Formats: sequence, structure tokens, C-alpha cells
Amino acid sequence: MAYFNKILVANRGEIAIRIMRACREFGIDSIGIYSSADKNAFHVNYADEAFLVGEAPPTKSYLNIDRIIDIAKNADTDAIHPGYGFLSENAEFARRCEEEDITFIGPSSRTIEMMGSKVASRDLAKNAGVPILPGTPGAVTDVDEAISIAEHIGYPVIIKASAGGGGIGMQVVEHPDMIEEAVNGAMRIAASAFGDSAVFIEKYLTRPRHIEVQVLCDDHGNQTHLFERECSIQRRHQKLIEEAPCPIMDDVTREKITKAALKVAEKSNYVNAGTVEFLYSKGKFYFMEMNTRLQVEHTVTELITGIDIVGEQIIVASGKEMSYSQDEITLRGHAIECRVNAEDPLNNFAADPGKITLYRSPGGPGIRVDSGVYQGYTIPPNYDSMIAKLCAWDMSRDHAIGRMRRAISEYVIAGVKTTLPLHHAIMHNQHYINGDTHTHFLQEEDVQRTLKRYILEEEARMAHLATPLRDGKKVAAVVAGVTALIAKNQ
Ligand code: MV4
Repeated sequence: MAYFNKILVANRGEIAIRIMRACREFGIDSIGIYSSADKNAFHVNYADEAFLVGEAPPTKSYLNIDRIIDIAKNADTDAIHPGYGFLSENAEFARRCEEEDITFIGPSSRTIEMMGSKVASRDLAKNAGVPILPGTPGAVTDVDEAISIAEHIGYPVIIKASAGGGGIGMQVVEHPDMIEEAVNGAMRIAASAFGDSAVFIEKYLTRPRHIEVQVLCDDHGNQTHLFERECSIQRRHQKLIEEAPCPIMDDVTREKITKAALKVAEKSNYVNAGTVEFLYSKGKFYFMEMNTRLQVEHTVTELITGIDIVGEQIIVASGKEMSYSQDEITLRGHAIECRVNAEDPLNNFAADPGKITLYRSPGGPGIRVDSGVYQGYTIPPNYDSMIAKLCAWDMSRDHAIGRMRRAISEYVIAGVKTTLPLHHAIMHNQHYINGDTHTHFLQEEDVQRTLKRYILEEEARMAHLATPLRDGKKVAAVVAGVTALIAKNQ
């Protein structure tokens, strides 16, 4: 099983631990890196060896390519796993690894570069016969051209930066009066944010679903899909809840969308794990972009397929064949992931870093927690606020929701505010239960209406945990506490 001797994990938090877990199962030593803000981070403790990579932001640390390559060489590392975010989709970093003869656990620098251009990947999808939304054939550089194309497509249209991601530089245009200003604005933002002013225009869908297909490919011509995920529930382009499979996907559409994803993988000679993203509306799907990294939400796919995606990434990066053929990959049950962020859902999701005074994670049947924190740990203010991913699996979606509610009720996190009560509210929301989600779910459906109650319930539970009661009084005491808190706050 010696795929590599040592893998450097160029990341932090839960995903660094997730990758190191895969390493340990394979008997591979993991090398951690950490910024000075992360001295006490769990991933540093978990790693077999760990090296300081720099100071806290604004210093580069986890983005410092030279320093990371240096650490990798000094520690005799065979491969680097970039995780997600940071350098995971940085073609220059992948190229540096290639030049230094360190295996980059991901696709080639050329593939990353190509897929990093939304215009180029859209064109590739089109040539592969995969549906795309009506729009500009390539990048738009001329405002008059943009106006005439928008006219041709019909409003509303959306302007996107070719080098973009995460919604940066994206503009929806409802009326021709606004197009000129919007194109100029989008080009300006794209130039300053990405150093590339290229934009493209396509037909805008109002309330689409975000559906993505996980692919896994090796160097031996095996190209497989691991079914789809539904990731529509998001806020400011940060996903909050993901699930697999998509609750409304029929077998015929699933066959088509997974085939489409594989066509994109084939056309790009894709190797390693990747995700093909689609927008879905009124029974039709359209290619949006391809992510050339391991994603946060890969966990739900692991739960419905039983496949260790990170393990397979390591295997195929070592040049070996992946462990599964498409025939052996089956979809079983339903999985949901709730992202637990240290944020205040009642205060515009403001980050709430600080010390975790109490921490107890849920367990039991069908529950998986990928977390980067522990009791007594102080969450630094410097990084992303996601502290854990809570996942529930069961044979049916209804039962998975039941398990998720149960796991949320078990989860104890005190000292910082979290998104857990929001998740509790969503797990009780009738639209969510019906599978009726879309990209604007949080704005549209008044989850806010019930949110406060769940937050109060959470606070009562935390207060109760601090003063344990005996015998049959526990549940009654929590209920009384909640009732009292609600009365006090109304
Ligand atoms: C769209 C769209 C509607 N129509 N494109 C947002 C992120 C960027 N990668 C693309 N995005 C969108 N593109 C067309 N033609 C709506 C969005 C969008 C969105 C997409 C997925 C998940 C959340 C979203 C939130 C707002 C807008």
C-alpha cells in the first residue's frame, strides 16, 4: 500500500485532518504546515511532523508557494495535497510541484489553468455536446458587442468574469438601460480582482438549483462519476447545506447529467477528483464550471457511495488505477451535510471567533463529524469561520433529516455562536423537507421566522448543560428553560 512515504498537506482545519486521516490509513506520514495563528490548531497536533509556514495574515503563510515547496523538499516529501481553498486551484503552484518532482495531488497544472478560465471551460463543454446557457461564444471585450449579444439572448442576462469564481464580478442585468454600465463595471472588477478583464454574458436563470457531479479519473483511462450533489442552500456564495443525491432528480435526468459530467472529464483528459457544476431549472441542466479540487462537500458523496474520495485521490496521484469501476459504484441512501460555522445567524452571520468552552460532538448511527476544533481551543479570527461539518446518512431522505435533527440536538458547542440553530430551523422547515430548495432559499423562505426559537432552545440547552439535573427532570427542565427564555424575549 506504499503509494507515497510522506505527503505534505498544504492546508489547515478540518480538511487538513481529513487528508491526514487518509494518509494514516495508508501508512503514509503526513507533514502539516501552520501559521503562527495556528500553533494550537488540531491539524498541527494530528500531523506526524509540522512546520511553521509563516505569520498570520496578511502574511502569506498557507499561500506562500516558495516556502511550502522548501518545507516539502527539506522534509523529503513525495507529494502535496492542497485541500480546498488556498492553493488548491492555483496552476502556478501545481506547476512548481511538477518542476520540483513533487506529486501534486490533483489534476495537472495545464488542466487547472484551462478550467480556471470560465470562457475556455464553457467552450469545452459546448464542444463536448454538454448543454450550456445561451450566451457569448467567447469573452466580450467590446461594450457594443455585449449590448447586441444581450439583445439577442433576451433579458435578464448575467455578466461573469472569465477568471472569476465565488460570484466576484458577477452582475445581473434586467434591462438594456443598464447593460453598458454593467459590462464596464464587470470588466473593471474582473481586471482588479483577477488581473484579467475578460467577461462573458449568458441568459440569467432566476431561481435555479445548484447541482454538481463528482468525477474521479485515473491515468489508465478510467473515468467515473460518483453521482450528484445538491448544493442550492447558500449565502453569499458560501454553501451552508449540501446533500446527495439531489432530492428531485429522476433516473433519466441523473443518467444525462452524470454522462454530461463525464463528457467534460473526457474532453479535458481529466485525472484525479473533480466536480462539474450545473445550474438546474425547469427540468433542464446547464454546465456552469468545473472545480479542479477536492470540495468541502465531498463527504456526502462518500456517504452514499462508500468510496474514500481522498484515498482514491492519493492512489491515482501515485499513478495506480483507481479502486472502482463504474459498475461497482452504487448510490445507497441519502446524506446531508450541515456546515457548522462560528457565526452569528442573527447578526448577519458575523464571524464569532473565540474560545470554545464546551465541546461535545454527536455520534451514533449514520453520523459523521469532520471537525478541526476541540474543547478549550480558541478559534483565531484570521481564517474561514467553518469549524466542522456535520453529516447524517440514512436509507431515505426523511430519515436522514431525522438523524440530522437528532445529531444537532446532541452537538454541544459553547463559547462561540454557531450556525447550528439555523440548521435546526432548516431541518424543520417544510419547504426544505419537501426538497423544495433553490439558490435563493434563505432569502425566500422565512427560516428567520422560526430561527429565533431554535437559537433560544440552543441557549437553554447550553445553560442546562452547565448545571446538570438528576433523574427524569432533564427534559422537563430544558422545555421549561426554553419556554421561560421565549417568554422573556417576546
Ligand atoms: C448563474 C445564475 C443564474 N443564471 N448563471 C453564482 C456563482 C457563479 N459561479 C455563478 N453563479 C450563478 N450563475 C446564470 N446564467 C445564478 C448564479 C448564482 C448561484 C449559483 C450557484 C449557487 C449559488 C448562487 C447564488 C447566486 C447566483
